[in-house]
Amino acid sequence: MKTITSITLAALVLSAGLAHAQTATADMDGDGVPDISEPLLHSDPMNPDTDGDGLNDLADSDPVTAADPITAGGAAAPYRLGEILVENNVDPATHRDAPDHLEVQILNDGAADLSGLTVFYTITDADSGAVESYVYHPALVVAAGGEARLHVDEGTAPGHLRANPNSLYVTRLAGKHIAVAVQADGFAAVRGTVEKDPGGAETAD
Ligand SMILES: [Ca+2]
Ligand SMILES: [Ca+2]
Ligand SMILES: [Ca+2]
Ligand SMILES: [Ca+2]
Repeated sequence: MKTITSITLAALVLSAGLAHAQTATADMDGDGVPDISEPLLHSDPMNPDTDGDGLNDLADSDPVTAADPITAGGAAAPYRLGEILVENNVDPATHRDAPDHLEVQILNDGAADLSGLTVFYTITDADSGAVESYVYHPALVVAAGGEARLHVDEGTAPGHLRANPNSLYVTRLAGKHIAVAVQADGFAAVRGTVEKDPGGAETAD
């Protein structure tokens, strides 16, 4: 979405350091980008590799754009995507409204447990056309004949993936188009899309 040179970043870091001598060195995730500069890069101050592409935010020329890691071919997928939600989420434990977030249901119709997942999704801002893309390798097992749900949110339990607080999803009010791909090792990917209406993420509906 955005190109920032190392020289520009160095200037950012330097100017931030001059203006905020007390806090310029604070770097919670240790990626070399000060906390106060992470929002300028649209990156996550609590994640050293915001887009999950293997390059840390300082080294990454676009820290919120990951290349598509999905490989072509593979055996016919014994799994499929069910619900893809970006609004009206429900907490499965309490059955009460949960804050809006991207949630993907994976249904495993196969006879074997499913693991070794790669998840790739892109967000396109309907107004500006800006795009961000993220890769995850969740430590999630989808039981044979069962289902699991991925949540891109603040949770830490299995199946919960770190949400970027400076992402298009969180910071822009425009509508968004979200495309999701899920691939288990050795199998073909499955894909789905969802549209998010204009408006901010609500804490509950
Ligand atoms: Ca940092
Ligand atoms: Ca970071
Ligand atoms: Ca990265
Ligand atoms: Ca990147």
